[in-house]
Amino acid sequence: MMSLSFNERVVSESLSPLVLVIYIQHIYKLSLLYIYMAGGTKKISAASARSHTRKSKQTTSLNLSPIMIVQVGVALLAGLLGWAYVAIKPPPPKVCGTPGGPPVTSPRVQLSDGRHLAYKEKGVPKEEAKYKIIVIHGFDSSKDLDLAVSQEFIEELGIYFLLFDRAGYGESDPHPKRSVKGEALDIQELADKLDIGSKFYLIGFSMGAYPVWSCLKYIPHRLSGASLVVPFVHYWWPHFPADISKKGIKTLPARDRWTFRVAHYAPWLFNWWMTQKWFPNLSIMTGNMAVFCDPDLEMLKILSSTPSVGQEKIQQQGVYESLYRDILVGYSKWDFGPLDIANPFPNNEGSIHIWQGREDRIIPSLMNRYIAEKLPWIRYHEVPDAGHLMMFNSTVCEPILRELFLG
Ligand SMILES: *[C@@H]1O[C@H](CO)[C@@H](O)[C@H](O)[C@H]1NC(C)=O
Ligand SMILES: CC(=O)N[C@H]1CO[C@H](CO)[C@@H](O)[C@@H]1O
Repeated sequence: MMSLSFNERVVSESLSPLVLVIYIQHIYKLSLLYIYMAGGTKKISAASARSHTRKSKQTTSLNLSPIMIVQVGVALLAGLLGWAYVAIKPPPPKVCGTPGGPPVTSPRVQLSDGRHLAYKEKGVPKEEAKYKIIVIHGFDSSKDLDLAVSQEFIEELGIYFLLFDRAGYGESDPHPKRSVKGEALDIQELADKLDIGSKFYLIGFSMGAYPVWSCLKYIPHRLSGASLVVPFVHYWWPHFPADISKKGIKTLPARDRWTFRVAHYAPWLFNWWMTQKWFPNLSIMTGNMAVFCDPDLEMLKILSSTPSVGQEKIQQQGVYESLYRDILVGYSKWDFGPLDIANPFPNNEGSIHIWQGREDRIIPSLMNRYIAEKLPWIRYHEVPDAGHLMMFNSTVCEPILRELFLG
């Protein structure tokens, strides 16, 4: 995280756009002058070539070339830097509720740092609920995600769902200082602002699993239990064996491997990486169907035939502050790894679950299996014939909740 904010500060503060434009204009004028002078010199040397010897012509051009080459080189370099600056610099977000930004249509809470988080309540009213659970959406998703649970099931168990847009998504304010730890603090503040009690359950889908790890690390005393469903894995987690991570990342298509490497090692370059047209980048954003197993393809068919609510709002404040920053935070340098986390329920007052689709090609199962082996207090469930999209299947999703609350 340190490197991310540091790099961004260097790019955005040391090269303010105005200074850069003036600088480029200056260099451009200088280079025009040199090109003009060079043209003039050629004319002179051509003229002198007619009346003088060959030797004198060579001398004239040799006298000017080295300086000229250096100066034009500097001009080109400045031009290149200018181009790189524009390519690297993320565009500013269109913040909800500001002039020119999208409207605020959902209820929101204001956090202590002034940011807003948009939320959505579902299920039975919180005053009557037996189980209160905060739902953490994944990559390119939002509080409007469709929970694959029936109304009967919700009423039978008495579940209150609190869904929210993670920072930068949907109608929640962008958070340029977003971090792994910040995700847990956002969740805690949201819970307190809505008064859902001193303890609550958590369920995180896919990319929404890293906020769950963060809560397990920073606010374990607030949890009644948690489920990590088709959970995100990090290939550079601290205290995680490098050979397992290496095996894990090798299962991904090369374009995804490189995307995560850029996010981890060169976050300042990520905006360029995700917008350039030379190298293929993230599979799920560029329609590479190879990352979907057969059960996922089947689920995609079903999902595409049913209209999904709120889809258009997910990236409305800008793809950088929503999607790209999510990847940057997820693959940033963490202060801890999952193997460092202590059992939050030493007396069995609650349970932590990992649910992995055996056919999942987006999340390598071998890494989640390894975590579960090392942390015996995690209950690991591998669902056969299921892929990454199994969370949209009610036959799978209802048992996941039942296990969390009653198991
Ligand atoms: C949902 O899950 C069940 C149980 O794993 C499976 O039999 C069924 O095919 C799945 N449905 C879809 C559409 O994937
Ligand atoms: C070469 C390539 O596939 N580049 C893609 C990188 O990702 C962005 C955003 O999804 C696409 O617009 C580019 O085409």
